[in-house]
Amino acid sequence: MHLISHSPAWRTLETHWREIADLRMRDLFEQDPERSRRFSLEQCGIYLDYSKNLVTEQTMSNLMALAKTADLTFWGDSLLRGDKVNNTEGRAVLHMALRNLGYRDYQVDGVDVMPAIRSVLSRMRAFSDDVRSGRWLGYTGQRITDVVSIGIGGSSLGPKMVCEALRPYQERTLRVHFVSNVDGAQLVQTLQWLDPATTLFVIASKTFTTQETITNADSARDWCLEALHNEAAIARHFVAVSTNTEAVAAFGIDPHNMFEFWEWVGGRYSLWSAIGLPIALAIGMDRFEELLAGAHDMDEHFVEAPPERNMPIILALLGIWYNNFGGSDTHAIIPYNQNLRHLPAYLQQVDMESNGKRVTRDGEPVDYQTGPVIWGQPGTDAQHSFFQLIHQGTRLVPTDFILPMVSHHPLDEHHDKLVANCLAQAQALMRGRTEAEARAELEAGNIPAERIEKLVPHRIFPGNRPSNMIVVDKLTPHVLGALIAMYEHKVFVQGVIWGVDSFDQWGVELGKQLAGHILSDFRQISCSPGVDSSTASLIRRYHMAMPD
Ligand code: G6Q
Repeated sequence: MHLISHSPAWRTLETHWREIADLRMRDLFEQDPERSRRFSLEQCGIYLDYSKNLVTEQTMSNLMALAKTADLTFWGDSLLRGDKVNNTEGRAVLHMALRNLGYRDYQVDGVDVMPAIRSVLSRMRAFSDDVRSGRWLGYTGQRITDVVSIGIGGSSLGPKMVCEALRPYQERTLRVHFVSNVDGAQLVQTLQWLDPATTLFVIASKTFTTQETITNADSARDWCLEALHNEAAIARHFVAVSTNTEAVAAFGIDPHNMFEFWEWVGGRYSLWSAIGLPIALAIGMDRFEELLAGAHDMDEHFVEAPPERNMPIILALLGIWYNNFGGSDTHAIIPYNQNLRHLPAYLQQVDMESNGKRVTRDGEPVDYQTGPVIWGQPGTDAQHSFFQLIHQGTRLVPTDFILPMVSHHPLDEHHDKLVANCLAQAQALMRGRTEAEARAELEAGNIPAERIEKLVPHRIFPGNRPSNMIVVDKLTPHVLGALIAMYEHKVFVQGVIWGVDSFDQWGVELGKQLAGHILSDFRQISCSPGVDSSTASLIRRYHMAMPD
């Protein structure tokens, strides 16, 4: 395969970046009162205003040509057909089937996957209804008050983010907690306030072999048995979500209490499967299905809409514009919503684990940047920490502002202030403050001329800093589903253009293997031969720090 960077479409974009270097966004707005209408669209409850980007109609058309060169339609069709688009693992990628509430036919190796999906959804409904209504009781006959989900990475980040995002839909009678880190602090500090008789553990692991998850699950089991004194209690207090029935049974969980999913569901795309069980427990199955419906709506939009009016495609291309032609290395995600505080971390995995690759799907090294560093935290907090760099630093940081217009918690003027700040940040990034404006402002403040000259350079904002404004009415399960699916498809489109396998994650393997060797050194109080001097000395230091 030829690298996309050698295509005419790529070269056109390189030249085009140089051509538009002198454009000022504030001038573009002044020249074209229709700019915000021209560069915006509304779909699935999401309004995307991408007018504050360094783009013209020509830029968008050049970017669309790049998508065409990458054969985006072919790869989209291939995904839907259940082809093994995750070629390095030989797997189909069918998370869209998990939320397929429509007519589409999804098959893997000629087998319709929909009956199995529907059957697990109905088991999730029965179970979550039982727990939430108090029909499912703990071993001592008490109602479940706390759910602790134990999982990591793709088996945790999605459900954790969604449960927090939809907290306004949760009832106080059932609290949901997440434990992922093998650092015992997290498990101990979560369990210290809980009662084993009223706690239900959901052990979420696709493979059921992940070191962190199994270690935490073992300790949770000990905690439970220490209080309830009977192996029979495990059946009332532990359920599993996995693809590995044998390992679940070996752990001691009754396979009847296991919720299945399938190898064609990638970890970071799995919140729509039984991995979403903590979500169903937290907000109820009806709401969980609304989340699926929102994602399904976005799937239909992604599959059906022409590229020029396709939200994930537009977002993907804008990202590529700055990443590959504008020299930016990162992309900030700034939700103006406290309940979306885990969204940046969730998207870090979806984006960076998917597209943090250095060779194409054929194994050829790329000669261009692939996935950017994704980072962020909610506004307005972010304004008081790192926004300085985005406004006046030397780096270009494209930013997504995510803004629900209606609050679940209207409180005096809180929401007016939140929204005003969000709009102002995007406006300031776009407009900046010119030297003349900075000087005029200082002069109006009766500041001595000499001091003004010293201050002016510090008071200039270059502006022209791009952002997307992603607006929803209220953060409902439906709109959240659409929002997440929008980002999933954006990542897919970028992966197609960069020609990488967005669905494997070999990069997490090496560290895991080496951790295994080091752990065995700890156990033997030794150090394997051939270990580098830095690691060896750190291993010795750890031996010395071990309590006797
Ligand atoms: C996600 C990754 C990874 C995975 C975790 C947990 O796409 O594959 O984050 O989800 O390593 O794996 P298990 O679910 O198998 O425990």
